[in-house]
Amino acid sequence: MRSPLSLIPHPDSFTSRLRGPEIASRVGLWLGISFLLAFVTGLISHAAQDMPGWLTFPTRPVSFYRITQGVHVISGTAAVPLLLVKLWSVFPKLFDRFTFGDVRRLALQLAERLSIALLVSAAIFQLVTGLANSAQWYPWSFSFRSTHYAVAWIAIGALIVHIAVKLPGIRRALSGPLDDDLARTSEQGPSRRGFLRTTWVATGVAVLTTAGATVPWLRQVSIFGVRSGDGPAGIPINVSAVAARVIPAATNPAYALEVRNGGKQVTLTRADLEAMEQTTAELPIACVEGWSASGEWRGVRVRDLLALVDAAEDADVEVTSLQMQGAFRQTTLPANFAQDPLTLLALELNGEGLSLDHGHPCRLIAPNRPGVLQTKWVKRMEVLA
Ligand SMILES: Nc1nc2c(c(=O)[nH]1)N[C@H]1C(S)=C(S)[C@@H](COP(=O)(O)O)O[C@H]1N2
Ligand SMILES: [Mo]
Repeated sequence: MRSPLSLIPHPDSFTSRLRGPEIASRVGLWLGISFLLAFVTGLISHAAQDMPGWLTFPTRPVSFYRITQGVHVISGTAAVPLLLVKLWSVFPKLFDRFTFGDVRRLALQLAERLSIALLVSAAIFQLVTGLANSAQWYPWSFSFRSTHYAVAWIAIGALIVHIAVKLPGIRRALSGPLDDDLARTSEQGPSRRGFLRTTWVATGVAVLTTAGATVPWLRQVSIFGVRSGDGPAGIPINVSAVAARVIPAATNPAYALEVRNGGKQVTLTRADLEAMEQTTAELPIACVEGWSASGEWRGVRVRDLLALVDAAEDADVEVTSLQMQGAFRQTTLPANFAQDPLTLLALELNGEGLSLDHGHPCRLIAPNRPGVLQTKWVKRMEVLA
């Protein structure tokens, strides 16, 4: 009887010349760049949402966050085909035999396997959760943002260790020839050059067919883009008025905005807001779920409203929605955002009165701010001490 161990393939039983360091290093280089871009833009997004005390997130350029968020989603999407090819190219190494006789070598081999297992599982976890998030599909119960953020550190740490360990081999493979013409005969199938070209094309197709969610001129080819770009006034909707259960409150004729600073308070009806000086600003909504769109907003400057209650210029402001439940019903507007001349309580979008789904009677729209913090159906603004 054959031992069950003999069912495990030997690295030598994988004969494709497409597998190996030539492909692994070149695809790995671009995979590493994709992960690095996703990591850095992810940190920016995290900072924009969860500002650490020592940092003031800037309000300019107005579309900086939109661009970093777009790069995040695009680099994550590009990483999917790259990671699949990379894993395929090194797959036989999974079956390298351990050297049980030599304890030191065995320990090294185990350490390497463990670090690779950590890297591969963290990388797959990031891509799967990121893709699911941009599809608004949350088949898990943990918090997406804090988990995706924590695993990002594991992935980048394991990646750095991996590159450091493999550096000599990577340099050798990158500076060596891609196809060794001597060994090439007609029956050997596709060349490595051709295989690489196919990989780049597949990556390009993956990006082009999804990036329309953030890049307007790609919308027509983005057949796999989760968002069509449609919605009232040409801007998609994140959470509808029905889903947020705000319709009775948002259509109540007795609606009035409250602006509060300690004991001082003013209330303003929608007509009062319309009677104030109106400002127009071209500003994007950049959703952390991977879509963005720019619109022409018109409404009252938040700083004008705050001046009515003598708010200090360095005070943060808490913005609260009519919405009774949900994580996005309340946000803090840092002082530099509150005082920015482009930060509006919008009443109109793209020349139309704000639709219920976009936040009627009024919604916050500030430059360079993640979509998730652009509170809709605003009920109250309270100056924080
Ligand atoms: N009150 C409230 N405001 C909200 C949300 C919400 O769920 N409730 N969603 C936010 C998110 S995640 C985004 S991306 C934007 C989307 O705005 P839009 O639906 O007008 O495009 O609204 C933000 N404001
Ligand atoms: Mo969002």
